[in-house]
Amino acid sequence: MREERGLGVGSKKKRLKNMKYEDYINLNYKPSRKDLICEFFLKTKGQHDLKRTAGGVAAESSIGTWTETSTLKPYMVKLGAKVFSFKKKGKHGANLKIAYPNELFELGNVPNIMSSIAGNIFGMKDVEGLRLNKIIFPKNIVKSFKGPKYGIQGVRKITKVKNRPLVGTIVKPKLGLNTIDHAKVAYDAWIGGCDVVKDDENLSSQSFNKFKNRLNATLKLRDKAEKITGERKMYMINVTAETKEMLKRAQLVEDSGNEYIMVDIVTSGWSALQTLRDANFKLVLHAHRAGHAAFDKNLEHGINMRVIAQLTRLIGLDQLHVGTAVGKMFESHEEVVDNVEALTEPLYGVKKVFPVSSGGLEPLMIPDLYKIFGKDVIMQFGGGIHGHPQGTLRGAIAARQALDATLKGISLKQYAKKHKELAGALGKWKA
Ligand code: CAP
Ligand code: MG
Repeated sequence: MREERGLGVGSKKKRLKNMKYEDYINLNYKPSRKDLICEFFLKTKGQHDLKRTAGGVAAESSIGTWTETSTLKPYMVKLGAKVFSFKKKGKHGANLKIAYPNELFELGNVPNIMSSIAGNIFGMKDVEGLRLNKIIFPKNIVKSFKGPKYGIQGVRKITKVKNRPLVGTIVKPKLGLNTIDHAKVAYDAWIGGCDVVKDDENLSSQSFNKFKNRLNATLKLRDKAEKITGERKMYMINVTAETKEMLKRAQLVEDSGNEYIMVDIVTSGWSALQTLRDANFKLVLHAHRAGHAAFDKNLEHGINMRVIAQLTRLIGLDQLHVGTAVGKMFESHEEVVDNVEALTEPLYGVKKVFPVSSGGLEPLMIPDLYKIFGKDVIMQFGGGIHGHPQGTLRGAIAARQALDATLKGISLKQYAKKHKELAGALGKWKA
């Protein structure tokens, strides 16, 4: 009988002889608080047994492989991962929950965790589709990471924006502007009302706009913009590079007295992010997720954005792009809310990450964005500010006007009667 040989019951002799994929299923298992739990969707090819493959996912990520091995020792059996929930979905699919014993993981090591739970299993022949949707981390693993240094509250303190969404822009066009023009675009956006201005994800230190020159030129105009507006203005400069170079750039930014850097988290990789966070710079870390959709766009395969958000929070970045539900990117309202939840739900005292909404946004979308996110969001408009008919400065003014109207509960159409920049945006983007 299966119950006699699987994980948990039966004589050691029998267990060791019979550790097949099926034996990693134990629907009677009650997960312990120390287990790390993963929720997967699994789909098999027609001819393959779904339950057996589910067991294979647990086996291959813990102590099993495709055949019985003579090297499996009795003391290891307790380290087997267990499929403890199996709910069929469609003809060849199922939602699974798998419990992984705590001891399978090295503390403070995201690459190690991901190599286990989201590694080889994606490539198994029997797996038609496998999607890691969510991780529930036990306390000791959560506590082995730094978590955000600043988080939502820290960012509000630094920016002095207490009670409203932050408004930001990405300097556009994303590549090609020379350093002086880049800095001028940032300046116009700040003067018009942007709190934060960021580089685009693929701007690093190209020959037409070198990192150090850009940092100096942009901060000079940032200081001027702060003087003129009396508001705090933030520059999120992109330090993305090979890890050692990235650390050098972050150091330059800290030395310059700037408060922020941004980094492309997917292309840089978990290890580089841990190194960056562990360096403990006095810098808010803004996480851009370029490339995430290669992992999360297919609903039946890959890694859910929620998981990327969870890991980003564990490691300790302070702000993360989470989608818009209304702009140019694909994520649904439900997915965006899920991402926000991962950044802000209670997590053993770990600080909340500031959600960033970006991608094809323009000022007329602000009422919808406010409904989705509330006040704890950084709204970023690239084309939606620089594409304003009267240019960047007026584009930024229009964005702030649209936010003011929304916070006052006035319709944009009504507000635009006395606010000509918003009227310009309405003229351009009204459906
Ligand atoms: C937006 C953007 C951001 C995307 C990233 C771009 O520009 O600068 O990188 O928001 O997507 O390059 O597309 P626009 P996500 O405002 O002009 O669209 O936030 O979904 O990760
Ligand atoms: Mg961009």
